[in-house]
Amino acid sequence: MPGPTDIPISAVVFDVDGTLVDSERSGHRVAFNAAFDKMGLPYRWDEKEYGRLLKVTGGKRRIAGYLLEHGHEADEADKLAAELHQLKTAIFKEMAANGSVPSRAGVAKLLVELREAGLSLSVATTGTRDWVIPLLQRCFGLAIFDFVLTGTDIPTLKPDPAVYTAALERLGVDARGVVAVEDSHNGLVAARAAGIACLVVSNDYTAQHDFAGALAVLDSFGDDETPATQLAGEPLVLPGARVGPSTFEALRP
Ligand code: XBP
Ligand code: MG
Repeated sequence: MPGPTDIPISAVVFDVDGTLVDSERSGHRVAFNAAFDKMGLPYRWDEKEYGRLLKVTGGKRRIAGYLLEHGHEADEADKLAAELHQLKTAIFKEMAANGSVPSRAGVAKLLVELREAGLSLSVATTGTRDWVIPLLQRCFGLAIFDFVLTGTDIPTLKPDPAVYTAALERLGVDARGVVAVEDSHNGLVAARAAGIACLVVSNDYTAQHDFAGALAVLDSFGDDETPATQLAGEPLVLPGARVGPSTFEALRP
Protein backbone atom coordinates (compact mmCIF):
# COMPACT_ATOMS: atom_id res chain seq x y z
CA MET A 1 0.00 0.00 0.00
CA PRO A 2 1.68 3.30 -1.06
CA GLY A 3 2.43 5.67 1.77
CA PRO A 4 1.09 9.25 2.18
CA THR A 5 1.35 11.23 -1.05
CA ASP A 6 1.80 14.89 -1.83
CA ILE A 7 -1.18 14.76 -4.20
CA PRO A 8 -3.70 17.32 -2.89
CA ILE A 9 -7.38 16.38 -2.68
CA SER A 10 -9.14 17.83 -5.72
CA ALA A 11 -12.45 15.92 -5.65
CA VAL A 12 -14.97 14.76 -3.04
CA VAL A 13 -17.55 12.08 -3.94
CA PHE A 14 -20.55 12.02 -1.61
CA ASP A 15 -22.90 9.19 -0.74
CA VAL A 16 -26.54 10.30 -0.37
CA ASP A 17 -28.66 8.29 2.09
CA GLY A 18 -27.46 8.83 5.63
CA THR A 19 -24.61 11.08 4.48
CA LEU A 20 -25.87 14.16 2.59
CA VAL A 21 -29.41 13.64 3.89
CA ASP A 22 -31.16 12.08 6.87
CA SER A 23 -33.37 9.97 4.63
CA GLU A 24 -33.85 6.49 6.05
CA ARG A 25 -35.74 6.40 9.38
CA SER A 26 -38.43 8.98 8.56
CA GLY A 27 -38.07 8.93 4.77
CA HIS A 28 -37.51 5.68 2.89
CA ARG A 29 -38.92 3.57 5.75
CA VAL A 30 -42.18 5.56 5.73
CA ALA A 31 -42.40 5.25 1.93
CA PHE A 32 -41.85 1.48 2.03
CA ASN A 33 -44.62 1.12 4.63
CA ALA A 34 -46.97 3.30 2.57
CA ALA A 35 -46.32 1.05 -0.45
CA PHE A 36 -47.08 -2.10 1.60
CA ASP A 37 -50.30 -0.44 2.78
CA LYS A 38 -51.37 0.68 -0.72
CA MET A 39 -50.89 -2.88 -2.02
CA GLY A 40 -52.93 -4.32 0.85
CA LEU A 41 -49.98 -6.16 2.39
CA PRO A 42 -49.77 -6.55 6.19
CA TYR A 43 -46.05 -5.75 6.41
CA ARG A 44 -44.78 -2.71 8.25
CA TRP A 45 -41.10 -2.00 8.96
CA ASP A 46 -40.57 -0.45 12.40
CA GLU A 47 -37.47 1.65 13.08
CA LYS A 48 -35.52 -1.20 14.68
CA GLU A 49 -36.28 -3.76 11.97
CA TYR A 50 -35.48 -1.24 9.25
CA GLY A 51 -32.02 -0.75 10.75
CA ARG A 52 -31.47 -4.50 10.28
CA LEU A 53 -32.88 -4.44 6.74
CA LEU A 54 -30.54 -1.59 5.77
CA LYS A 55 -27.71 -4.12 5.60
CA VAL A 56 -29.15 -4.96 2.17
CA THR A 57 -28.47 -2.08 -0.22
CA GLY A 58 -31.04 -1.21 -2.87
CA GLY A 59 -34.72 -0.88 -1.98
CA LYS A 60 -35.95 -3.52 -4.45
CA ARG A 61 -33.45 -6.10 -3.16
CA ARG A 62 -34.36 -5.14 0.39
CA ILE A 63 -38.05 -5.82 -0.25
CA ALA A 64 -37.38 -9.08 -2.16
CA GLY A 65 -35.19 -10.44 0.65
CA TYR A 66 -37.85 -9.56 3.22
CA LEU A 67 -40.61 -11.25 1.18
CA LEU A 68 -38.48 -14.40 0.85
CA GLU A 69 -37.96 -14.36 4.65
CA HIS A 70 -41.76 -14.20 4.99
CA GLY A 71 -42.61 -17.27 2.92
CA HIS A 72 -43.06 -15.86 -0.60
CA GLU A 73 -41.66 -18.01 -3.43
CA ALA A 74 -38.68 -16.54 -5.34
CA ASP A 75 -40.58 -15.67 -8.55
CA GLU A 76 -43.49 -14.11 -6.67
CA ALA A 77 -41.11 -12.22 -4.36
CA ASP A 78 -39.24 -10.71 -7.31
CA LYS A 79 -42.45 -9.68 -9.10
CA LEU A 80 -44.03 -8.24 -5.97
CA ALA A 81 -40.79 -6.47 -5.01
CA ALA A 82 -40.63 -4.77 -8.40
CA GLU A 83 -44.24 -3.52 -8.07
CA LEU A 84 -43.77 -2.42 -4.47
CA HIS A 85 -40.48 -0.66 -5.22
CA GLN A 86 -42.01 1.25 -8.14
CA LEU A 87 -44.80 2.44 -5.84
CA LYS A 88 -42.39 3.28 -3.02
CA THR A 89 -40.18 5.26 -5.40
CA ALA A 90 -43.14 7.38 -6.54
CA ILE A 91 -44.08 8.05 -2.90
CA PHE A 92 -40.50 8.92 -1.87
CA LYS A 93 -40.00 11.09 -4.97
CA GLU A 94 -42.94 13.21 -3.79
CA MET A 95 -41.46 13.38 -0.27
CA ALA A 96 -38.10 14.40 -1.73
CA ALA A 97 -39.62 17.12 -3.91
CA ASN A 98 -41.80 18.63 -1.16
CA GLY A 99 -39.05 19.08 1.41
CA SER A 100 -39.93 16.15 3.72
CA VAL A 101 -36.37 14.76 3.59
CA PRO A 102 -33.87 16.96 5.45
CA SER A 103 -30.19 17.41 4.67
CA ARG A 104 -27.82 16.53 7.51
CA ALA A 105 -26.68 19.40 9.75
CA GLY A 106 -23.87 21.46 8.25
CA VAL A 107 -23.90 19.77 4.82
CA ALA A 108 -25.45 22.54 2.69
CA LYS A 109 -22.95 25.12 4.00
CA LEU A 110 -20.05 22.66 3.59
CA LEU A 111 -20.89 21.96 -0.08
CA VAL A 112 -20.86 25.69 -0.89
CA GLU A 113 -17.54 26.16 0.94
CA LEU A 114 -15.93 23.19 -0.84
CA ARG A 115 -17.13 24.48 -4.20
CA GLU A 116 -15.78 27.97 -3.43
CA ALA A 117 -12.44 26.36 -2.49
CA GLY A 118 -12.33 24.86 -6.00
CA LEU A 119 -12.97 21.22 -5.17
CA SER A 120 -14.96 19.02 -7.56
CA LEU A 121 -18.16 17.70 -5.89
CA SER A 122 -20.06 14.65 -7.14
CA VAL A 123 -22.46 11.95 -5.94
CA ALA A 124 -22.26 8.15 -5.94
CA THR A 125 -25.38 6.54 -4.47
CA THR A 126 -27.23 3.23 -4.52
CA GLY A 127 -30.53 5.12 -4.55
CA THR A 128 -32.91 5.33 -7.52
CA ARG A 129 -32.40 8.26 -9.90
CA ASP A 130 -36.13 9.11 -9.97
CA TRP A 131 -35.90 10.47 -6.41
CA VAL A 132 -32.18 11.25 -6.12
CA ILE A 133 -32.37 14.12 -8.63
CA PRO A 134 -35.38 15.94 -7.09
CA LEU A 135 -33.94 15.43 -3.61
CA LEU A 136 -30.53 16.89 -4.47
CA GLN A 137 -32.20 19.74 -6.35
CA ARG A 138 -34.48 20.53 -3.38
CA CYS A 139 -31.73 20.31 -0.74
CA PHE A 140 -28.67 21.77 -2.47
CA GLY A 141 -29.36 22.66 -6.12
CA LEU A 142 -28.03 20.21 -8.71
CA ALA A 143 -25.57 22.73 -10.17
CA ILE A 144 -23.23 22.28 -7.20
CA PHE A 145 -22.41 18.73 -8.34
CA ASP A 146 -20.27 17.95 -11.39
CA PHE A 147 -22.19 14.67 -11.81
CA VAL A 148 -24.60 12.36 -10.01
CA LEU A 149 -24.29 8.58 -10.33
CA THR A 150 -27.17 6.48 -8.93
CA GLY A 151 -28.27 2.86 -8.58
CA THR A 152 -30.27 3.38 -11.77
CA ASP A 153 -27.15 4.34 -13.75
CA ILE A 154 -24.92 1.71 -12.10
CA PRO A 155 -27.14 -1.24 -11.11
CA THR A 156 -24.30 -3.20 -9.48
CA LEU A 157 -24.85 -1.83 -6.00
CA LYS A 158 -22.59 -1.10 -3.01
CA PRO A 159 -20.64 -2.75 -1.41
CA ASP A 160 -19.59 -3.50 -5.00
CA PRO A 161 -17.17 -0.72 -6.08
CA ALA A 162 -18.85 -0.16 -9.49
CA VAL A 163 -20.37 3.25 -8.73
CA TYR A 164 -17.10 4.60 -7.31
CA THR A 165 -15.08 3.13 -10.18
CA ALA A 166 -17.45 4.91 -12.56
CA ALA A 167 -17.01 8.14 -10.57
CA LEU A 168 -13.22 7.87 -10.90
CA GLU A 169 -13.58 7.42 -14.65
CA ARG A 170 -15.77 10.52 -14.84
CA LEU A 171 -13.30 12.52 -12.76
CA GLY A 172 -10.30 11.44 -14.81
CA VAL A 173 -7.88 12.15 -11.93
CA ASP A 174 -5.49 10.08 -9.81
CA ALA A 175 -7.56 8.23 -7.19
CA ARG A 176 -5.12 9.54 -4.55
CA GLY A 177 -6.57 13.02 -5.10
CA VAL A 178 -10.13 11.85 -4.38
CA VAL A 179 -11.99 11.29 -1.10
CA ALA A 180 -15.37 9.59 -0.68
CA VAL A 181 -17.70 10.57 2.17
CA GLU A 182 -19.92 7.76 3.42
CA ASP A 183 -22.12 6.81 6.40
CA SER A 184 -22.13 2.99 6.27
CA HIS A 185 -19.96 -0.11 6.19
CA ASN A 186 -21.27 -1.05 2.73
CA GLY A 187 -20.39 2.38 1.38
CA LEU A 188 -16.92 2.34 2.95
CA VAL A 189 -16.21 -1.09 1.47
CA ALA A 190 -17.35 0.08 -1.98
CA ALA A 191 -15.13 3.19 -1.92
CA ARG A 192 -12.08 1.32 -0.65
CA ALA A 193 -12.53 -1.46 -3.23
CA ALA A 194 -12.45 1.25 -5.91
CA GLY A 195 -9.14 2.49 -4.45
CA ILE A 196 -10.63 5.68 -3.00
CA ALA A 197 -9.91 6.93 0.53
CA CYS A 198 -13.05 7.30 2.60
CA LEU A 199 -14.11 9.66 5.37
CA VAL A 200 -17.03 8.26 7.38
CA VAL A 201 -19.70 10.44 8.99
CA SER A 202 -21.77 7.90 10.91
CA ASN A 203 -25.40 8.23 12.07
CA ASP A 204 -27.68 6.51 14.55
CA TYR A 205 -28.33 3.61 12.14
CA THR A 206 -24.65 3.01 11.33
CA ALA A 207 -22.85 3.98 14.57
CA GLN A 208 -22.04 0.32 15.36
CA HIS A 209 -20.86 -0.59 11.85
CA ASP A 210 -17.31 -1.82 11.14
CA PHE A 211 -15.42 1.21 9.76
CA ALA A 212 -11.99 -0.42 9.54
CA GLY A 213 -10.12 1.15 6.62
CA ALA A 214 -11.73 4.59 6.95
CA LEU A 215 -9.41 7.63 6.91
CA ALA A 216 -11.36 8.81 9.95
CA VAL A 217 -14.83 8.49 11.51
CA LEU A 218 -16.92 11.46 12.68
CA ASP A 219 -20.35 11.51 14.35
CA SER A 220 -21.49 14.48 12.26
CA PHE A 221 -20.25 17.20 9.90
CA GLY A 222 -20.66 19.71 12.73
CA ASP A 223 -22.46 23.04 12.45
CA ASP A 224 -22.88 26.26 14.46
CA GLU A 225 -25.11 24.50 17.03
CA THR A 226 -23.45 21.08 17.31
CA PRO A 227 -19.70 20.38 17.14
CA ALA A 228 -18.44 17.37 15.16
CA THR A 229 -16.78 14.69 17.29
CA GLN A 230 -14.05 12.51 15.77
CA LEU A 231 -14.54 8.87 16.76
CA ALA A 232 -11.59 7.18 15.01
CA GLY A 233 -8.60 7.70 12.72
CA GLU A 234 -5.74 10.18 12.43
CA PRO A 235 -6.75 13.57 13.90
CA LEU A 236 -8.56 15.67 11.29
CA VAL A 237 -8.35 19.44 10.83
CA LEU A 238 -11.81 20.56 12.03
CA PRO A 239 -12.00 24.37 12.04
CA GLY A 240 -14.64 25.46 14.58
CA ALA A 241 -15.30 21.75 15.33
CA ARG A 242 -16.84 21.24 11.91
CA VAL A 243 -15.79 19.76 8.56
CA GLY A 244 -14.57 22.46 6.18
CA PRO A 245 -12.33 22.88 3.10
CA SER A 246 -9.20 22.76 5.29
CA THR A 247 -10.29 19.30 6.51
CA PHE A 248 -9.90 17.97 2.95
CA GLU A 249 -6.91 20.18 2.04
CA ALA A 250 -4.99 18.68 4.97
CA LEU A 251 -5.78 15.07 3.98
CA ARG A 252 -2.99 13.00 2.44
CA PRO A 253 -4.55 9.53 2.05
C1 XBP B 1 -28.83 3.71 0.46
C2 XBP B 1 -29.58 2.56 -0.07
C3 XBP B 1 -30.84 2.81 -0.85
C4 XBP B 1 -31.92 3.46 0.02
C5 XBP B 1 -33.30 3.29 -0.57
O1 XBP B 1 -28.12 4.24 -0.64
O2 XBP B 1 -29.16 1.42 0.10
O3 XBP B 1 -31.30 1.55 -1.29
O4 XBP B 1 -31.94 2.81 1.31
O5 XBP B 1 -33.32 3.82 -1.89
P1 XBP B 1 -26.78 5.16 -0.42
P2 XBP B 1 -33.90 2.94 -3.08
O6 XBP B 1 -26.41 5.12 1.05
O7 XBP B 1 -25.73 4.50 -1.31
O8 XBP B 1 -27.17 6.54 -0.88
O9 XBP B 1 -35.23 2.39 -2.61
O10 XBP B 1 -34.02 3.90 -4.24
O11 XBP B 1 -32.86 1.86 -3.31
MG1 MG C 1 -25.48 5.80 2.72
